[in-house]
Amino acid sequence: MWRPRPLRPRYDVVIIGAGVHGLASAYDLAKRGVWGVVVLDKSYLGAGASGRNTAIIRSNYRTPEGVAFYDESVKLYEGLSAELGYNVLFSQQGHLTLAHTDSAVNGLMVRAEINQLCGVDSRIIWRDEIKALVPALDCSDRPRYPVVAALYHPPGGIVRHDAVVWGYARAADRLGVGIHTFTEVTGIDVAQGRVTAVRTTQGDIQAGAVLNATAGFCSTIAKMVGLRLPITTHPLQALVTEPLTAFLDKVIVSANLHVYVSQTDRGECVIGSEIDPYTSYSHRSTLPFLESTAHHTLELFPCLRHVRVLRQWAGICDMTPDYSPIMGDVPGLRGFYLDVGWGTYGFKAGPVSGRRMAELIATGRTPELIKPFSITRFHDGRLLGEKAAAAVSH
Ligand code: PYC
Repeated sequence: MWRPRPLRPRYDVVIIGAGVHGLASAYDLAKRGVWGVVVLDKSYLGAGASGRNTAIIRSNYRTPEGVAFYDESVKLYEGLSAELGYNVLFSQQGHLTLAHTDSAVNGLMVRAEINQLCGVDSRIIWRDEIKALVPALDCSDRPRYPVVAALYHPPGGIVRHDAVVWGYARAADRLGVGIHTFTEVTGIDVAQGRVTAVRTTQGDIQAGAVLNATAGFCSTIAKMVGLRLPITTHPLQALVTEPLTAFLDKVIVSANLHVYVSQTDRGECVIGSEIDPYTSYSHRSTLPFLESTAHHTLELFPCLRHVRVLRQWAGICDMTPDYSPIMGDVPGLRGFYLDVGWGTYGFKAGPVSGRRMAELIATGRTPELIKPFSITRFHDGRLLGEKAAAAVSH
């Protein structure tokens, strides 16, 4: 898939983090003709959030800036198998965010209007239509919080996350990008206001530019250049069931129960929950997560009551105060770039952030699409509140 190459003493661009963001940025830089790109990771490829997410793709966000940005990502995902020459199994089966209270319906209505104004296919549907689309869902009055309405987003769906990571790695390797796993960054040198080198467990590297694409660990890397990010790190857990006969061909998210369920091509149900309410870098999964997630899932799908759980796991999420990412350069620190603060949204943004971060690094100009996500927004008071679009982040 990608070949071992010797670690060189100098690169034009050093990318920290071999997840979808780091690899997509490397691929797009190489495609633009930037030579001397290396991707480093302290663990194996996709060991962080890229291999631990529930692989949901959508663009039904809350702010016009967020909708435009994720919409470009959905479009890139649509062409990704052809672009990379590798089947990423993108299934645009449709995505429903359920509301169980009047206030949740109001929140979804605001999103539907903004989505439509931005040209994204997304609308409110009511119980009869929900029942027709998802026959296995309990749409009766039996549950404590019966389903009232849903935000229906037909272009949303699921993808095979490992395939996305491997496809980018293979394509980047073919363009000459160096990929060095098990190479931990231990320090970053700064001289006269610009980054000059990266220290690693495999040796030091002179660097023209450094991209921090390390998701849950981004604050620890930023600290190496004296930068304190407005980010806290929280675990996010998920589980997968034994394989079942096909019964669900939509992604179902509950805005009130904070649970989401999809069924993979292999028949397993992939189920996730909200972030854990404490900060931690731990990748350990917990029994309370299993109990509450099973409880909420059965409120939606009583038909799953005898199904066994195969496995559960945790990832860690880099949460910003406004639930929007931080992308761009850093005033006063030349050559250091941020692609962080993804919270629970990172995987779905991989292709677009790779493309736009590569454009920024290659040209020195910040693309319009990512300008609103600059770190300066916290200083200027231009926050981009996406909490309402994060059924799972609170
Ligand atoms: O934003 O769709 C989402 C999501 C699902 C799981 C984590 N994030």
